[in-house]
Amino acid sequence: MTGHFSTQLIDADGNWLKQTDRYNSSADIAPTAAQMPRSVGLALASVLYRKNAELKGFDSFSNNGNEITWISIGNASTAEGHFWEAVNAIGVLHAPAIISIYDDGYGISVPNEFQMVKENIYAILQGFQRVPCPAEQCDRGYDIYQVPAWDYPALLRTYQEAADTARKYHIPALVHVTDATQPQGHSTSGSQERYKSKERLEWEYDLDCLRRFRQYLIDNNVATDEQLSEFEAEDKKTVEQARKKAWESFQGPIKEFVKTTSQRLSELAASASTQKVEIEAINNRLVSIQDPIFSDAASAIHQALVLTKDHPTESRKALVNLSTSLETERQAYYNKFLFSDSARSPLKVKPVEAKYSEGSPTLMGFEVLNKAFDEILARQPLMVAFGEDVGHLGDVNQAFRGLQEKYGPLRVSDTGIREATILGQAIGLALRGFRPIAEIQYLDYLLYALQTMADDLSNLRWRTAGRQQAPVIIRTRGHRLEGIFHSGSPMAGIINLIRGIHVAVPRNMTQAAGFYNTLIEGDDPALVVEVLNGYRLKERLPDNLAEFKLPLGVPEVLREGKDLTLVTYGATVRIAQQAAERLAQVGIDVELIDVQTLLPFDLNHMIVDSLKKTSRVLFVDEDMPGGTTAYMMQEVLEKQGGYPWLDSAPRTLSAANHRPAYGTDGDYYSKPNAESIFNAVYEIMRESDPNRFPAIL
Ligand SMILES: Cc1ncc(C[n+]2csc(CCOP(=O)(O)OP(=O)(O)O)c2C)c(N)n1
Ligand SMILES: [Mg+2]
Repeated sequence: MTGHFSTQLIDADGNWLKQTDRYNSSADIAPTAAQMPRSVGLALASVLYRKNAELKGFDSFSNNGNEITWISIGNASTAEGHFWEAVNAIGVLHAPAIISIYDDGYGISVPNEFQMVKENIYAILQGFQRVPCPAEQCDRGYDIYQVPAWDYPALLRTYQEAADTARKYHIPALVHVTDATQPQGHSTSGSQERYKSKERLEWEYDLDCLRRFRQYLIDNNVATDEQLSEFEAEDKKTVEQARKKAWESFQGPIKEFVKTTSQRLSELAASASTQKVEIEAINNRLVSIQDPIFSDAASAIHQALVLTKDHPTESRKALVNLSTSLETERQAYYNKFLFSDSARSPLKVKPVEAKYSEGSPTLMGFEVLNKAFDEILARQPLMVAFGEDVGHLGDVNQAFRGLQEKYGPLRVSDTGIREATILGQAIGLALRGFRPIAEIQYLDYLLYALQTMADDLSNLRWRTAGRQQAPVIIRTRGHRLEGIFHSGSPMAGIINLIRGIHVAVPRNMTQAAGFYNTLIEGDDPALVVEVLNGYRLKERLPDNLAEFKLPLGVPEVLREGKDLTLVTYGATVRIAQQAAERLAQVGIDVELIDVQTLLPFDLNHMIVDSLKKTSRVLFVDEDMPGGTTAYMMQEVLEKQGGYPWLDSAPRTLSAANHRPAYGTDGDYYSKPNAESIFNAVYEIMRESDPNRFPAIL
């Protein structure tokens, strides 16, 4: 974990720092090969900055696309799918990346024979080798090198050549660094003596590249043995001093707080005659901790407060205050940076309502989106859109129709079928200033990209304490369709894994356009799930489509009612509307609320306000039972304090516990429909007034 490096890319106000006058390192993560997807975008950015003449002014991000992306990966991690997907994508994109594979023959204890065919990554990468040709005319493919880790001059030569070619011609390179050794075990409990032979360990000692490099310096008269020993001693001292300084600055505020806590505990002990001895013991235990942390103090305070709960005194009150302020301060410290709090946070984008006039035309849903994307591409030169079939075809549902022709293939482009690296392409581009809209063709296939969303994108700002950001917009479509695939709505799986990404679930394409307009102004990542069966439904085009912006976290009351609050989103909104009309005919007045965004969820607690009026609630969606309906229920009952306002048990109605079954009937019996929503509402009402609402079945 101590090897997770990164450099600062944005300042405290969220402004990009200049990237061309320094080396930049995108924040590392622990899953092996998970760095690969984002490197696709980091490398591709150089291609776009070089080839798109309109971007010449963005010189704080690029100097004519001369930047190379350096990627490193261990030998065993090349067995991961992400590695192969990224290597292929980088090759296809002709992107200047240099991929180093450090080969120590093992992945922790598992040797290469269990990692890759032929036990040799160099041998199996040969198919990626470019056809010999002058670099200027070269078609896609890599330069592939092999070099031992202990041979310093050979490493210099190899990397210089690879870098020159990559920088000048945007030809990527794969460098297989052999004979790497493992100076330490993987962890304190995984010492390599347990799985390596004596001969192997001797071989590693002999070929240790640090020892070899030292000898190289001596042999080439760069420094003498004595000088190097002196340098090493000095270095040790410097590092030890830095360690001490860092530790002291970390411990300073904690020790200060422990001191205050100890004083308060002494005061409490003095004021509490019966618990004096026990409180003093708590205090003594706290102050005797050699390297305390804040939670040691929190725990001591808690014990003392429990002991004295029946004896309120002034000194106890002081301790309560100390406890509250510590908790608030620590929670704020650890929760900070999940989202942007800059002036450009999408939550601060000023909403603009859609305006309609008599002349507002009625279009198909996809045409509304098509116009919205056209407007965004026209006003935002760093916006790029890509995905499977997005370029030439204009996406499978036509929202990008004609836009590649209009804006060129550098801005609207096709990708291979490679969801993880489509997402990674977006992250890398966003890290270098672009505003990507990455399309994942169907919600079901977002799962291929979910690891990258969960482990990399969603926590990027948080794990760098606000020093890096990637405002990626992920566009996908899903929910209702008929059949086992292209029809799922696994929203809970998604929203529970990507805290740190906003999630919008617009009910139609106009609402979707409103969210895209907001998100492209913001600096946070977001996912927008469009309703798959809505592209060919008619919608009225707002007169102010380009300006229209929807706020995140603000539900919309689509139908006012006094008997029951029906909370839903996305594709079930239309079905809920039908059910509400039918319920009105039997005297049940439903208040229908479209939550619009799942993350954030109803920031102003509109839903609990509705409950105060109706005192009954039903949550509906197409996710699994206990999925997003349960999430919404927890938000409303627990966070918003909805429970005391209820006169009936709260209920959820979701899809069945399996994938949607085939055909119209399969869909009907797998997901909520107008009848099942009607029945769920009717049952709640019947329970409260059986005479007025006699059984239907
Ligand atoms: C996805 C994932 N699986 C497992 C691990 C646990 N793990 C950490 S390092 C490692 C071995 C990596 O070997 P290699 O890629 O050869 O790199 P090396 O440490 O040998 O340089 C494993 C399995 C992980 N971090 N991520
Ligand atoms: Mg290894």
